[in-house]
Amino acid sequence: MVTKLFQALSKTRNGIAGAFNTLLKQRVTPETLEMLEETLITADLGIYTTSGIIKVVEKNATKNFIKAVRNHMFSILPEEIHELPDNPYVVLIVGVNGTGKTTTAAKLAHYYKSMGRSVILVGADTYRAAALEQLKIWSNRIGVRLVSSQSAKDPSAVIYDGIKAAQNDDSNIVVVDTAGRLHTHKNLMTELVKMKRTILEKFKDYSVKTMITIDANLGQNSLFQAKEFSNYIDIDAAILTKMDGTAKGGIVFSLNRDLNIPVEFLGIGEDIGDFEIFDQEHYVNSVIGMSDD
Ligand SMILES: Nc1nc2c(ncn2[C@@H]2O[C@H](COP(=O)(O)OP(=O)(O)OP(=O)(O)O)[C@@H](O)[C@H]2O)c(=O)[nH]1
Ligand SMILES: [Mg+2]
Repeated sequence: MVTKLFQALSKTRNGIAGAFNTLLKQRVTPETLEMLEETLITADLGIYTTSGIIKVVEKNATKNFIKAVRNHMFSILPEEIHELPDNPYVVLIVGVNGTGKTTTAAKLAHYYKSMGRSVILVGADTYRAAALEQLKIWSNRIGVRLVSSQSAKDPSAVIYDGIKAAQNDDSNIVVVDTAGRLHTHKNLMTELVKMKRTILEKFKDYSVKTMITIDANLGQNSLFQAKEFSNYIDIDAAILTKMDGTAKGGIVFSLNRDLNIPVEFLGIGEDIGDFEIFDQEHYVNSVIGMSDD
């Protein structure tokens, strides 16, 4: 079955599967290995993962090495961390400008709702009126209540109101869309810290899960950004967005290896349903061109 993720990763796969096929046809030589290495680096698997794969290919050079490569890739990926806790919690969606926070907040709220949870969206991007409009449209579309403020400047105050509303509604998941920020804006970074502190101090029964959206197209640069974020606030999970159409779909490997941030979801399009729980096997198979079995 051709799944959405398989389709979304077609550019990444074309490169990688193409390189493997060339190796199978032309044999494993220093030249073909170099070509494979280049392809894997271009697909953003990172140097460490790339050299690990090259070693597996060399070791299995006389036979069809694809299965061995697949098993190796599988073994170095992060654990699947997705779970839906029963206790109330707040999801803070953070990240650099334009990486897909607002879209992802809506996708996530929709997903939780589809799992039978009662959800509230909070518009804590208080800097731009347009940000709120965008979230309003999503909240109407998915039928999830939105808490926001036209006038409040302090996002922590909006979050406070949002959690109060969630308590009144018996909603156990609060999804917060925050403003885009760069790690170089110190004030904005400490504002994030304050948001988390406010929740933990004022709502003892809620836990906080901080998720960072990472635009897969930005490659290694986005890893650097995520690292800077984690200098201020603990990041519990990453959501890789815009995996559709990118040739850099190997970024999951470097994210795990270099930053130790597990990937929980993948964004694979602009629509509400273009969203998947990260699944190791499905991901690896989509990257190297095998079907799940
Ligand atoms: N193709 C594709 N586009 C996406 C995906 N996620 C978000 N987008 C698009 O990326 C653009 C930016 O998305 P937003 O959700 O507004 O990003 P943001 O991080 O909230 O942006 P700021 O609030 O300005 O920092 C929009 O055009 C989205 O439709 C995805 O998974 N795939
Ligand atoms: Mg936004």
